[in-house]
This record gives sequence, C-alpha cells and structure tokens, in this order.
Amino acid sequence: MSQPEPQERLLLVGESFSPWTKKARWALEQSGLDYHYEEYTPTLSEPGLRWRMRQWSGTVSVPVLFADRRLVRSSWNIASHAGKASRSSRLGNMATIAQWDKLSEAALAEGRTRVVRAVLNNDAALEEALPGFIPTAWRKPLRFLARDAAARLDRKYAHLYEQGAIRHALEATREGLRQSDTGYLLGEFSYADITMAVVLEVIAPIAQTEPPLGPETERCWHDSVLASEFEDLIRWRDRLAAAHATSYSQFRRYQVA
Ligand SMILES: N[C@@H](CCC(=O)N[C@@H](CS)C(=O)NCC(=O)O)C(=O)O
Repeated sequence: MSQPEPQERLLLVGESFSPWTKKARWALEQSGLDYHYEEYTPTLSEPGLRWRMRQWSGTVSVPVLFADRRLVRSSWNIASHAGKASRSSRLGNMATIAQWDKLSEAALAEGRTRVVRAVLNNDAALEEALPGFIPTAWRKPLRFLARDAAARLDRKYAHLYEQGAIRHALEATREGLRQSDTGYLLGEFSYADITMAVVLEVIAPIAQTEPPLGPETERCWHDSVLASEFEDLIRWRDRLAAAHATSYSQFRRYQVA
C-alpha cells in the first residue's frame, strides 16, 4: 500500500493585525494544513526577512509563505497554494473566487489608508505603535519615529487607495449572500467567504492579535458608520467565526459550535 506523501514544511510570516495575514492564516487552516507562524514587526523584522527572501531591493510585504524551499508571496497566492497543497476543494474554485478577492483587495487598501491616517492623527496611537521594549517615559519624545514610519506606510500604499471601495465590496457581498441563500457566497463555504469576511476586519475587527493592539490603535480600526450600515454582514461574519467548520484560530474565543 502506498504511503501518503508527507506535507511540505510551511512557515508563514505575517502581522497578526493585518487583514492580508488573516486571509492567509484562515486559508491554510481551512485547507487542513499544519504551518508555523512567525510574527513580523514592521521595520525591525525587515532586514531579516529580506535576507531569507534573498531580496535586497524593492518593497517587501507580508504575508509570505516559505513552503520547503519555495517562497509564496501575497495572501491570494498563499491561499491558491494551500488549495493545491491540501489536494482538497475546501477553499472552492479559485478561478471563480478571483473576482471576490479583487473587491476585497480594493476594500482592504482603502481600509489601510483610513487606519494609517487615523493613527497619524492620534498621538496616543502613535505612542502605542513604538516597540514594546521602549519605556513609557520615552514614548512621547520618540513619537516622531512612529509618525515617520506611519507616514512612510501611507506613502507606500497611497496609490492603491480608492474611496468607496469598502462600501462597494460590502454591497456586493450582501447581494451575493441574498442570491445564494445558503449563508455562503458560492453555496458552500469557500475562500470567497473568507476574503469578504476579512473586509469587516477593517471596520469592526474581532480577530485576536498577538501582540495585542493598544486601545487607541484598536479605535483607529473601527468605523462606526460603516459598521452600523452593514450590521447584517457583521452578524454573518460572527456566525462564521462561531462555527468550528468555518472558523480559524484568530477567532478561537468566538467558537461555540
Ligand atoms: N496584496 C498583498 C498585500 C500585503 C500587504 O499589503 N501587506 C502589508 C500589510 S499592512 C505590509 O506588509 N505592510 C508592512 C510594510 O509594508 O512594511 C497580499 O495580499 O498579501
């Protein structure tokens, strides 16, 4: 009898607060793959990651997946890799899902710019953004470092900003769920649900982050206007988070069934 092939070794490097990392983790777990996770600290982790990626110039962004010797960049490619590596159809047909991911990517880009600009306007959030080892008394005088880093991040991704992309993505999700009538966009739970549910993380986040965000930073991630306009979708996302079959580790504290 032939033995099943051993699973390749998977290491995911990401930022636990980042919606792109959340998509990648959710996809790997939904595919039933074992993986190690390593938290990336902006700026501080960059030289080490560049070394491991053998990338000395150009932008680096996370999540990235090291799959044995292969390097897989971006949440979409990681999810596609997970679908193939698991040899299961648990993420659904990625070709069909691509249009959903496009809506999600545009929405997340708007969300990021909104969050980064909210942080730039909030001195306490800037102080929270400094690395944990910096003593409280130094945080105020060193706030400028966090401001520089946030301004750099704003510039790096400003070209992706498209006002109204979050509302557009959520309206499409609402309509997709209405048409399917199963509670899942494509009839069964798939990566389409993952990529659209993660959009809600930029208006009403529930995924557990480690290290945890400070209270002022947490506030910057909330958008009360959109959250009340799309309360039905927040309840939908909460149902996915609560059910074991559709949940993942960053939603562990919500799992009930
Ligand atoms: N399209 C990429 C986007 C990834 C991305 O934008 N990552 C950001 C998260 S904020 C990042 O790495 N930021 C840290 C940095 O740019 O230094 C994906 O799907 O993974």
